[in-house]
Amino acid sequence: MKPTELEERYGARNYAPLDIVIDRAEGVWVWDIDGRRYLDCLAAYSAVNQGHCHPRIVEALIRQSRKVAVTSRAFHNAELGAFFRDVCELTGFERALPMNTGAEAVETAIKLARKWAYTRKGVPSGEAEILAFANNFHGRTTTIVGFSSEPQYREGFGPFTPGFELLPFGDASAARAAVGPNTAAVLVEPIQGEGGIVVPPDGFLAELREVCSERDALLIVDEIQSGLGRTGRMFAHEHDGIRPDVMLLGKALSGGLYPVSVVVADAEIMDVFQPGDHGSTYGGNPVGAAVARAALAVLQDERLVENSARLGEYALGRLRGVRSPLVREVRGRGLWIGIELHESAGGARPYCEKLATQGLLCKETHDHVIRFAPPLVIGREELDWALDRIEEVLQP
Ligand code: IF1
Repeated sequence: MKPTELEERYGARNYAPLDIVIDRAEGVWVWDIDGRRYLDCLAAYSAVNQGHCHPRIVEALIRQSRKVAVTSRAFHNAELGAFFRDVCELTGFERALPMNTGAEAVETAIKLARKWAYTRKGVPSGEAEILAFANNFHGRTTTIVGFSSEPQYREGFGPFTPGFELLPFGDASAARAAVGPNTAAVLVEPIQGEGGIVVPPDGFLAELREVCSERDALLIVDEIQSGLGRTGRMFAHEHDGIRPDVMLLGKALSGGLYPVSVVVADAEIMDVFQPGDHGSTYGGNPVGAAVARAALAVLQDERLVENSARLGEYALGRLRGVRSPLVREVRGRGLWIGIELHESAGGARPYCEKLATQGLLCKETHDHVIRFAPPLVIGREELDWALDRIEEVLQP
């Protein structure tokens, strides 16, 4: 049986992938099982900012896997402390809590914010509230989809966890009106990814920061997709010049080689967690720690954040210069661009399918937006190659 036939026969039907079977990948390129080459402009939803199978990160994975892999946190391991140091030095926070997936980091932050609200802010037990934003995407667990505004992510999965309220994204005055004595935290993506690469008005995050500081609520910034260079800064919240109370990282934290996520905060917040409060079998294992350290080193040594800023500005300029009746708006930051089509274009997926026939992989989001997010190692020549094809496809 062919790979797709095996998937059809044995796999759950929770995805409808484009009809491409990827067999191998390197840098910005992937090859299908028939040897056709594609430029990957999705980058596994920003998990491979460093490019596919980066040799330094692969080497770290192999080297550590030959020494010791999972030890559990019942014992220390020789890699974790250095991972904590590297993450805290990079982010400027005092403490790091390692998990595996992004959703686990989000769930950890929810537990952290609630316990901080009860033990430090004095919110009555069981009454902590967390504010999030319509059109958010923070993962697929039952608690997280419980505060999603996307019907398909919620339908059939209730009952949901109470204590969450949604605000309109980008509306700081709504946040100012909503943050109250029982608010433990405000959870926000600096740019909404799945929501369609929605960039909030300048100053929105700065106003959220101000409100949370005034009302003693935690500002939790989910940088799982927007972070680690994707928007042309190491962290997307830097565009607004703020410092969150808690930050979440995942995806490119491990360069696409191994699931690693992390929650960072200062000690006065993170230390509400006492031994035994929270944990994970694989969280903080030496392989994840070694892979993540290599992934962060590559990001910095190869100056990928600067590349994202420089080529992202160029790409945005070129795409905004495209004259096409199909295009409603081109938006984004760094190498994270959404091309929103008019509804009359009939949806973004057919354009992604057409781009695939021309050797370019990207994925629609929210029906009408072509998401453009190549690995940050992309060069000017490869970028022009991609932009030429996108401009061509956008000519009716
Ligand atoms: C899928 C979307 C992107 C995320 C942010 C947390 C998580 C994600 C900002 C959870 C994960 C992934 C999930 C994956 C596809 C992809 C996705 F389309 F689902 F929404 F990127 F936009 N915060 N996003 O973007 O991290 O638990 O997945 O490690 O579920 O299909 P995770």
